[in-house]
Amino acid sequence: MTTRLAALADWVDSVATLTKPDQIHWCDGSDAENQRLTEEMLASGVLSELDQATYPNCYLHLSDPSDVARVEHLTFVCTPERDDAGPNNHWMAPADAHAKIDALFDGAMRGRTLYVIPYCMGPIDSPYARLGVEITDSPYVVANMRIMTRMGQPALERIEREGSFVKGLHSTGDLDPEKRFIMHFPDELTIKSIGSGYGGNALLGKKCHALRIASYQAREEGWLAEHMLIVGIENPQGETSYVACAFPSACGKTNLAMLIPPESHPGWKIWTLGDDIAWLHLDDNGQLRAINPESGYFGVVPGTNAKTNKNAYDMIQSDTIFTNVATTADNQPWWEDKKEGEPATDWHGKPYVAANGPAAHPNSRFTVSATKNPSYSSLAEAPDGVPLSAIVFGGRRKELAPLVYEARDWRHGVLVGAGVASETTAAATGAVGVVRRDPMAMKPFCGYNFADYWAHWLSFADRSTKLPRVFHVNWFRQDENGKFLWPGFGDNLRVLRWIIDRCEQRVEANETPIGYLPKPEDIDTSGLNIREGALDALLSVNAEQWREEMTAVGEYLNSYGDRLPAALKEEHAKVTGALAKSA
Ligand code: GTP
Ligand code: SPV
Ligand code: MN
Repeated sequence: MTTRLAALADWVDSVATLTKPDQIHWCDGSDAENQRLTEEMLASGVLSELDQATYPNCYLHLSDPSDVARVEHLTFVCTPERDDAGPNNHWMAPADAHAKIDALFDGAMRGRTLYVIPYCMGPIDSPYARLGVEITDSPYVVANMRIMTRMGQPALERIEREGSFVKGLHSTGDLDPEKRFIMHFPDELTIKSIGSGYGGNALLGKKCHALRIASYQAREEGWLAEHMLIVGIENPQGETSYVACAFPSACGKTNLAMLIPPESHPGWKIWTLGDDIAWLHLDDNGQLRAINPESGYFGVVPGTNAKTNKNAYDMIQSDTIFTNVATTADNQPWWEDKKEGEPATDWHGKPYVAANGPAAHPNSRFTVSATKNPSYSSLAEAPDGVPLSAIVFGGRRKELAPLVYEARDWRHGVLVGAGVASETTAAATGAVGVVRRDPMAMKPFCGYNFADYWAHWLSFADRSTKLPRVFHVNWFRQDENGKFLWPGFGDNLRVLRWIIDRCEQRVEANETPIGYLPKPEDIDTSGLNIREGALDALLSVNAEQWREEMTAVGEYLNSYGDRLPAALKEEHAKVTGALAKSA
């Protein structure tokens, strides 16, 4: 197999000349190809088999211990003008970046196979779908891209018809963190990544293409590429509302996207469309619609059990690649809070010793096809996507942010999104648990200057009178003993219900300086196991703390200087003014 598209053939040739692989393999995405690759990976030790009797078709990959998360400090957006990348990105001049990384690619694939992966982000027949080709020397990347994207022959055919595609070049290099770079050239529709085999650094269709490059294209073309789950909520009358939620990495998107309604909610159903990335377009009627560009889940393993997330727990019992989990004595995968079995071997492949820390890496992941999810929505394949009733921002905040509140309007909603902050997690290398600003949960993923991004978000108000309502949630408030105040997981449906009730204008709300909060009686607490007084605490606004927060938000926004949209400053002034008057 090769291609009749000269631009693609020439690019593959030039990459091969630089990287000097032993052989070139064009991926067709077939089962036979996957089987052969899996056998090769088992033979070379890239994968090992998990107990096939209990975990059929499940494999374990243990990465290099230095290569377990995204590396934001080594990730660059290389626009010709530094200011176009913005203070939110690391920047390098394109010519310097190419020179630096090409030197590392020189001969990098010696002794290896160069794989060409044509892929499609989005349903293959969707007008909103986008194409890409990843070149990699990692068979693990091929196996993951096969699950996460529509990869192979049909994608290649569409690429050949349309002629345009994002070029992603990846090599694991020698995994030396000193020689690791993830570089984006949005003007050239090009990504170059070397030195890491981990998820977001190496599966280039995901964060590199579907967020950083796509967000840049989306601004030029009038749409949005966002770090959002997409979920359908069906009520007992059979009516389904769709909601998209942006939470930072490891802050609950996968879990919310496939939640199981609590027993007190018979007749409610949840339908999953996406768990990580949403592409949003205005249709001809001014309705915002969402598609999920991915076709699989690259999900956080720890914390997944039959109680917290039964859908996820069930779907990873077969046909799953596990990365950096522990194993039991009978070779089943094991992780913290699995609530079943005991670890014998840790994620380093060494005998488990409790004193050495968690058995599974906190950012260990499963890769599994979306079609295996019991709550998979058939509309996940709809070319036009689903209409959104609400957009929900959220973060991981021990204090301050209430369980839920609603923005006054779209412009205020953009401020709420821009003001998102969250405690850092193991999804990126660096300290965990530190509050940092993460606007729209896109701090690591926006491919251009945040000031221009907020202006782009604001511009939607001029283009439609039917935009979704905007909300903010926080599942992670803690009491004075460090215990979560809200049970979360399935019980989050109670909050989604209030959000939909607001969209359908079925309930009033309490107006506060930060937005509309639920009247406590409008949150359904039937069968809810929650501490006395917890709901009141979760639904309160501490004006003193919020004044401090808005000062911090204001300082952050002002760090974007003259490019900061005036409308956002006005929204900030409105909230600050209201807080000044409040007790
Ligand atoms: P990325 O894949 O990194 O983008 O993460 P994500 O946003 O999809 O997060 P995910 O759903 O995987 O959740 C991350 C961690 O938060 C897991 O350990 C979950 O068990 C935990 N978590 C998810 N939802 C809740 C919740 O409602 N309450 C609490 N307390 N923990 C939650
Ligand atoms: C995240 O970190 O937000 C993820 C995992 O979803 S990764 O693919 O590594 O970006
Ligand atoms: Mn993510």
